[in-house]
Amino acid sequence: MVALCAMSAPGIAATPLSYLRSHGAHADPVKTLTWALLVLSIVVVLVITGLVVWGIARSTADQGDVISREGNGLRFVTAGLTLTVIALLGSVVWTMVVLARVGSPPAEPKLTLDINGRQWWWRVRYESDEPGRVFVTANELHIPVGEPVRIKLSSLDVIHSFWVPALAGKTDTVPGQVNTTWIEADAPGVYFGQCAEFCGAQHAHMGLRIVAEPRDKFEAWLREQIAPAAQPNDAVAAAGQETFARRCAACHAVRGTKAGGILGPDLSHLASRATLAAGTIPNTAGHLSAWIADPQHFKPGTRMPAVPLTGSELEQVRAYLATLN
Ligand code: HEC
Ligand SMILES: [Cu+2]
Repeated sequence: MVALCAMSAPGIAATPLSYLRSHGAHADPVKTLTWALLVLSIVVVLVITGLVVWGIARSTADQGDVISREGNGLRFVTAGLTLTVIALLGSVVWTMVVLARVGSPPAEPKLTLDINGRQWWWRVRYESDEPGRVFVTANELHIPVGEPVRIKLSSLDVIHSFWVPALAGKTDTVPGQVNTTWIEADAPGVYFGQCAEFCGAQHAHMGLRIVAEPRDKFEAWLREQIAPAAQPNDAVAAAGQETFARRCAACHAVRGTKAGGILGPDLSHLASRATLAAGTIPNTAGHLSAWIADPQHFKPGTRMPAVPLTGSELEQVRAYLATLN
């Protein structure tokens, strides 16, 4: 068992969606329980295998049947049943305790996010009592480290499932219903999430990045996100803004401009995101051009059509989007 754990350690580090590693008050108790049940199951398999092998060896040696011999068998049945009942009852009680602990956050969250699952990306709305602190973004969200964050989950189309294994187990996003969960990250870093309920062709390309950072860095990020989009500072980007308004604004919003579409992700601060299309490709100049030119190539079936643009229009739009940091 020790060897098994040692072998899986490097594997765990290399798997961002591993649920055998946790970072925070929601995921920790679940992870401990998971390991305990895993170890218990391994022990049970080993003990049973050992007993069966021992029984076979003995019965062959004795030229007789262990079970059928007077009185002997019943002791095994009683002991087996007792151990089984203890183990099962123990895991039921432990499971109930864990469920009670993760059911609600340890403190009242100061931050609430409204996350809307869509085929095949995540719309994220930061809520606040102050209207000036409410804004919408997509696929990448930042949270302050060491604080519980409330997550309200809904869906526009089909059932998706919000899953960030290192921070919290799965919660479905169901059309017409709001499910609530919470996350808390106890260490700064990037935590990966993934839609965990099959939702159509591009289900596998519905990733989520959660950046946990200290309060001051988080506040700085928040201020940048709340601000309206940057205005183009050269002729190419200005031409790109024009083209964008004509060809893309029906689906995309850029705050502070007349682009106000809601079918696609808000692009006001697109350049601040590390990836495009829900973690499908990195947000580099080359990938951005390629995505705009042919989104169906990267995500066949995605709700963004290939919009016919001339070479120079494409370059202008890309240059414009690159200014939206
Ligand atoms: C019919 C609606 C529609 C139109 C028109 C449209 N898009 Fe999109 N766009 C979407 C949707 C939906 C997504 C999300 C795709 C996904 O991740 O599956 C998207 C995603 C994107 C992304 C990635 C955003 C992110 O945060 O990952 C960029 C960039 C983008 N579109 C740029 C454009 C540009 C530039 C145009 C105009 C040339 C355009 N879009 C036209 C619907 C549209
Ligand atoms: Cu899905």
